[in-house]
Amino acid sequence: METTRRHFLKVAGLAGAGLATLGLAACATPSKGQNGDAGSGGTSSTDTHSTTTGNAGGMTWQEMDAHHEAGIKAFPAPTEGKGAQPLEPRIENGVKVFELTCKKVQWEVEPGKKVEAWTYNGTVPGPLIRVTEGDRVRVIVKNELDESTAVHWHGVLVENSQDGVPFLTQPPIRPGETYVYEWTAANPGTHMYHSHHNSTKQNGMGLFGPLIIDPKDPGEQNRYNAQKEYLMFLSDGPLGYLLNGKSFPATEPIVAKKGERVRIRMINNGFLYHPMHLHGLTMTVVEKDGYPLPTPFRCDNLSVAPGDRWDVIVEATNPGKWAFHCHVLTHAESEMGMFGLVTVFIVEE
Ligand SMILES: [Cu+2]
Repeated sequence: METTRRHFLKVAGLAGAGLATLGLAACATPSKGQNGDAGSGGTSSTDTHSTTTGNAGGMTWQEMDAHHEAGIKAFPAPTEGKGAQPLEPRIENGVKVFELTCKKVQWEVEPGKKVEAWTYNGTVPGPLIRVTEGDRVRVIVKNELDESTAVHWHGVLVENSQDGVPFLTQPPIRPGETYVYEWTAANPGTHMYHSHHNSTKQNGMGLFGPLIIDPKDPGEQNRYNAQKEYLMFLSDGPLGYLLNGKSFPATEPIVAKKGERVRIRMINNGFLYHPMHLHGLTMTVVEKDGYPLPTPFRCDNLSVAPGDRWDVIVEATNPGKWAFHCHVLTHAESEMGMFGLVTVFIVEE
């Protein structure tokens, strides 16, 4: 019935209005087909608009353009809270001691949208733990959640007892308990830590963070001659599609001057593949899971699977504002504009 009414109004519009309306209606036809909109959704007021301008996602194309523009104009949109920030250790008898508290907070994923998150130290991702190869590391984990948890040091070659898998290598950390992990940072590279208990729920809610082990040899620390370094921590699930804990336009741009080399450490702790596509520039992939590739390869679209860490070097050769986004487009753009796993690589002249 709604379809019939819309069809009638459309015909009426074509017949009774001027050239401008005719133009809009002509535009609207393919749009309507693409969106598979056959009278489902949309309110009566937008239906009226749709008679002359098409109805995609219940809005006019002008409204759609306005949403797209607003997202871009808002970028980078300020939000409360910033994840993956360096956590300073205290030194006790030569051991680097870090403290993580598992707790629930309200986390702003995009401007004005707060969701319940389960966090390490109140941020998504949790803080960055960064140590040097050979360091003795102690992490004191306090569980303020109302269920048990455990922390797995993803990619770090620890002794079995420190691996963080409840009932396999340790008892679970029950609500209110504190548990101490201690290990030596054996293998350099881009790693992470995350919950290994009720994992779908706990990882989905935000219990993950980056962990970087720098090579001990100072000559190796910047073996790729990068002037800048960025972290790109991808996640998905109940908090949405997040890049460093935020959804576009609340993500941060990557900024480089022309000629600079930027190292990007990509980590995926989501449940899905995220093929990250960089416009206008080339990624040289240098490390997988912290292991240097014998033959680095170049690409502009890198599939980052759940659990993967990829280190890439981007030489900022081409000035401009280059979209850098997941190419599963349902993770990146809708009729409301870009969202989720999107940022911009800005190359300044
Ligand atoms: Cu994706």
